[in-house]
Amino acid sequence: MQGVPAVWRRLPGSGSSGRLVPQAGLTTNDFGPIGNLMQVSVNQRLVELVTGDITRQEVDAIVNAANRRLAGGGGVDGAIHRAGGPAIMRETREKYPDGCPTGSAVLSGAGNLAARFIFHAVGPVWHDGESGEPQLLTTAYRRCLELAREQACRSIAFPAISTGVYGYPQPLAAQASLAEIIRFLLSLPGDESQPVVVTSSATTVQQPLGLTRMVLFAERDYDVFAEVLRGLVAA
Ligand code: AR6
Repeated sequence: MQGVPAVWRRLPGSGSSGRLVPQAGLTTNDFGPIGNLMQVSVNQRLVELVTGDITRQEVDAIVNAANRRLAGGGGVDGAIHRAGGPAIMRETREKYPDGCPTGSAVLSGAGNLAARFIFHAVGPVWHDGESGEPQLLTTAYRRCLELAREQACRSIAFPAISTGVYGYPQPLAAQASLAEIIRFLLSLPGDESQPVVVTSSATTVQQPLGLTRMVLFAERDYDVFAEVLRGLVAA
């Protein structure tokens, strides 16, 4: 597989097929991003940046960029409800009649999507950066990661919450969201049973939160996130 970090550890006795596991600590692909895939190993777990459509992700939990009323809308929210079907909205109406506060997230089933859950996260609307936006964006991501842990999700895919209709500047959103993902993963206990194994043809995620993927819709968004992630890993 392209993009496997050279710094990862090869399992003893794995032969030439090259079973690799991410190392403890924080390491990145020596070659930088290859195409639109960047992989970083954080505490033996994998953080990935890709370009793509969040509704197409084959992961345990897909994160929605929702609003406080959980009323549906455009962007990611519209795409998820369109692709997932009406069962998702039926469930959120029934379970969360009061919606979800900004800076938090609630879960539902995923309807027709290839995931077990949708986590409906409500990011802040960007005003001036002095109205608690970074903290609210951080806690929205953190709540999703906590939900993933509670539900034993091995993989989760995030869109760039708040960076569309809600107007959060991309570089600042990338900094807040990636820093929180890394902080959260570093706080998890190290896992002897290897949360992720990469072979020449597949990535197998074996443990909760083995894979956290950021799905960027546009190439320029990917470039912004990749630059910030490289900076965080180098720091
Ligand atoms: N897959 C991945 N990313 C996408 C997709 C997609 N299918 N579609 C858009 N993006 P937004 P917000 C990117 O506006 O800023 C809704 O109306 C998009 O380019 O979806 O949190 C809700 O109901 C941008 O970078 O979410 C709320 O009212 C990022 O996803 C409000 O918008 C987030 O854009 C939430 O606004």
